[in-house]
Amino acid sequence: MAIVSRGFTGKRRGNESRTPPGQYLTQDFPVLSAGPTPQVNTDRWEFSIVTEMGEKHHWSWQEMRALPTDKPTVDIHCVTTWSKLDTRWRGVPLDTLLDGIDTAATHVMAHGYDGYTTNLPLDELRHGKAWLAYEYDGKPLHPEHGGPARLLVPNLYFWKSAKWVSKLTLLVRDEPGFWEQNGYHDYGDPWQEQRYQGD
Ligand SMILES: Nc1nc2c(c(=O)[nH]1)N[C@H]1C(S)=C(S)[C@@H](COP(=O)(O)O)O[C@H]1N2
Ligand SMILES: [Mo]
Repeated sequence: MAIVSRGFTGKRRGNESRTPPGQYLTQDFPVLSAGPTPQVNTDRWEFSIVTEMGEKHHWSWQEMRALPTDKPTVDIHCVTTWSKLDTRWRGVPLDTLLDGIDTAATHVMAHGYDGYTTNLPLDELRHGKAWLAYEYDGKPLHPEHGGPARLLVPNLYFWKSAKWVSKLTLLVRDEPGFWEQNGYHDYGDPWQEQRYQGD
């Protein structure tokens, strides 16, 4: 027979159980970039989603900022083994951006203004699990952390959260991005410890 204590189930999980295997908790916010920080001006900023049929949906900075936002507080996990709990963001849910786009895609390639690419399962961008984030801790997202706007997909290792994101291309089959071509995992679930290809 199951014994359920109301007080216990109502509590936030402890830090221990919020730390995926092989990760340690950090209080600071390390910067990890493959190259220099690109200067992305919001006057010329554009975000686009291109379907497998080549249909392009795009938003200017003003158009994106006019969309309804969420303020998610989430835990983030970097494959270099740091995790950070309760990070506070503001952004547009990917559900809103994908809404009404006709696609049979299963995967996505995210592109950054720095030329970075990373592949993700499309399902991980839906159902309230991903954002186009432009504020961190109540302030405009710092350029080093991907400002003016980055992808935020906290359920996957943080290399999937493309900084300075410019475009998502919708794919009918999975293709490896930058780190994935260099041996990192195509899915990247920190709870399954999917760090490298074959994990
Ligand atoms: N465009 C772009 N996005 C990127 C990267 C990058 O080099 N370029 N690095 C990735 C990696 S490996 C990680 S761990 C996180 C780091 O984000 P942070 O610098 O805000 O901590 O961004 C990811 N997104
Ligand atoms: Mo990373």
